[in-house]
Amino acid sequence: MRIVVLTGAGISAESGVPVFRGSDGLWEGHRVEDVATPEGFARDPQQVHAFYNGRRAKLTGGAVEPNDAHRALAKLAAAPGVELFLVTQNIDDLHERAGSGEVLHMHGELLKARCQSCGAVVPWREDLSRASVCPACGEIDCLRPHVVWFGEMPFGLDETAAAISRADLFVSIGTSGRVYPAAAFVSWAREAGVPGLEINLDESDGSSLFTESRRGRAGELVPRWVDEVLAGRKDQG
Ligand code: BJW
Repeated sequence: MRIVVLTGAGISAESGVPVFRGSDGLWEGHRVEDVATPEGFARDPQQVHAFYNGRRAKLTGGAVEPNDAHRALAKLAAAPGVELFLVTQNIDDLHERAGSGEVLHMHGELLKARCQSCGAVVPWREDLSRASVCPACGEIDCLRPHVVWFGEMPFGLDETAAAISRADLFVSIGTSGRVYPAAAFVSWAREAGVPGLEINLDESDGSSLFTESRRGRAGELVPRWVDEVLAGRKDQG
């Protein structure tokens, strides 16, 4: 069985990583134009570094751990007869820490930095600043967070489109469906005749496009859904 899973901020919410939209969301305290666009970074790199430094420190500080939803997806990927394509909008490393081997981070990774001078992408766990030195080319004032801001091209779209077109099921977990192109994946699935399942706390912008929507916490609903899939595999074989 070929399954494509798209995850968003909601899957990491129960791990203590804030979502973007909503009353306690990251965008309540920050202007998107200032911290999540290339123009904002060009205007005030220190402000953007501070925004990501804070989030990176929280991720590496020991208080944020994968939850049952991350672990259930890792279990699904390891199951015989299941081919899982896991694409996440999240920049945290919680899928990997839960044991998922192959994860496509379409909006980049918080624990990597990218050199705007030589193009190198390097692991990065410390604070970034204008004084940070690129380990690849030795330049200063050239490193940026390895993330995808508004107006930039997300990673792996061709690969994702191909995986969706040959999938038996498309599943969206913990995303508001407000940001494209991820919000269009359910339409890509529909066009290919692939059924869609949504698991989300609230109704999303794309809820009506899914074959089935389940409302609730990812930490509870994802393990339940994975058990259903694995029980179905057992019944078949
Ligand atoms: C739970 C839960 C629990 C809570 N259990 N659930 C006009 C129309 C259409 C498109 C555009 C337009 N104008 C501009 C665009 C394009 C633009 C865009 O989409 N803008 C919209 C705002 C309209 N997109 C882009 O610019 C993208 N690039 C692009 O389009 O390139 C050109 C292109 C052309 C053609 C094809 C392909 C490409 C780039 C987008 C980059 C987004 N970057 C960010 C920041 C990344 C770095 C960082 O983390 O700081 O990505 S923005 C932010 O939003 C982040 C997220 O990945 C993304 C999505 O957020 P997500 O994950 O959905 O979180 P929330 O908070 O919105 O929702 C959480 C959900 O979880 C909620 O529904 C809760 O109910 C739920 N939840 N707790 C289950 N316990």
